[in-house]
Amino acid sequence: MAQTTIVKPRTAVKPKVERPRLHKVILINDDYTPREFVVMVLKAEFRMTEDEAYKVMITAHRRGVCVVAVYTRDVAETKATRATDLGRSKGYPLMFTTEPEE
Ligand code: TYC
Repeated sequence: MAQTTIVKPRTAVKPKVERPRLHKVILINDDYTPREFVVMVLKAEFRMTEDEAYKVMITAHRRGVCVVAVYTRDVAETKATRATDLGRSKGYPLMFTTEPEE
């Protein structure tokens, strides 16, 4: 005798409530941009105090890179571009990049 398999529709889904991944803004060292200019850019674009900005600048200077801050992707990319453009407007190779947090 033929059997009918009744399949219960699966309507239950896992609720998706994950937070958006945050992205790091990373400052890259170079041999040409003056230290004071890097500090000025960090204060202007990332709302840092003189002390905070100096610590980030000197870390990038000594180690090659330093994480500046984390934001949602759009904000991180916009700030990295604006900060890099400030250097470019003065002819400096100052570079900020972004990367997603693990
Ligand atoms: N290394 C630069 C100098 O000696 C200063 C500097 C620091 C530049 C950090 C970029 O991300 C940087 N003038």
